[in-house]
Amino acid sequence: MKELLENGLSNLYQTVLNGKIKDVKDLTLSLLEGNFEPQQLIDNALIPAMGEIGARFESGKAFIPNMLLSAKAMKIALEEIKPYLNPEKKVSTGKVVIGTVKGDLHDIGKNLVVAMMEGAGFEVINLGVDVPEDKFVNAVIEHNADILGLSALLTTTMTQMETVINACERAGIRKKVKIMVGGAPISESFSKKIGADAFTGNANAAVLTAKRLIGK
Ligand code: B1M
Repeated sequence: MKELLENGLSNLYQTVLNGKIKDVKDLTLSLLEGNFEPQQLIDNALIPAMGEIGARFESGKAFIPNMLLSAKAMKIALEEIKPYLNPEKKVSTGKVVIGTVKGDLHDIGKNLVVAMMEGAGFEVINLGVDVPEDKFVNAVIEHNADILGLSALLTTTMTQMETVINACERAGIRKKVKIMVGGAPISESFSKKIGADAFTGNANAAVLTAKRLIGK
């Protein structure tokens, strides 16, 4: 059984790493139906595969088309996993507006945060990628959001988070909404420096922090 488990995870890891987008949906479904824990697939196959493709890109062993295929494979897998994360939850835990900041097209980590939050009962308004500050502000007002989540993966775009926070101040909504930031280059000290309410390093912690921020 242990071997089967390890093979299943390793197959999914290889499938995402090698960007086999035709195989990934069926494989993910068969693992879920074979009683693999959804969280286990995320933590032990999908995230490590994205880490490895990033490392290969950095060392010149993989290129942007490889990263794109891996990213697409991860998205397909995540779509299959989402309904398994917490199917019973019916009551809304809180409302979250979330997006990747302007200039940044990375959305895998942010989508993982969305999936985990939805699984925990949050109502999530996902604005996608390359989101300008006024779009964040308008969405928070329109949806009366409890939490605004900002994601950035590039050192060149992380500064955009402060621009969004300043836009919230100008619009008079800063005190009404809790602001969470995350993404590979973001740190606790950066979060404090720009005046965010919280930083979290991964999707599981994001859910716990979101609950804490709104007293749930
Ligand atoms: Co990009 N890229 N990329 N890329 N890419 C990185 C980020 C990079 C580190 C790769 C490298 O050089 N090693 C590097 C950034 C360097 C830097 O800024 N210091 C980089 C670069 C340079 C670039 C381009 C500039 C490359 C080029 O064109 N020359 C370009 C920029 C495009 C743009 O955005 N304008 C680019 C493009 C791309 C692709 C489009 C090909 C693709 C993205 C596809 C997509 O997302 N749809 C891509 C990918 C896939 C990566 C890597 C390989 C993987 C990112 C990822 O998905 N990780 C990445 C290298 C790496 O990270 N090792 C890289 C898996 C994901 C689960 O983790 O996103 O960190 P992560 O999310 C985590 C946490 O950070 C946290 O929770 C998540 C789950 O645990 N989290 C939050 C994230 N958001 C959160 C929000 C929260 C809370 C937690 O609250 C709101």
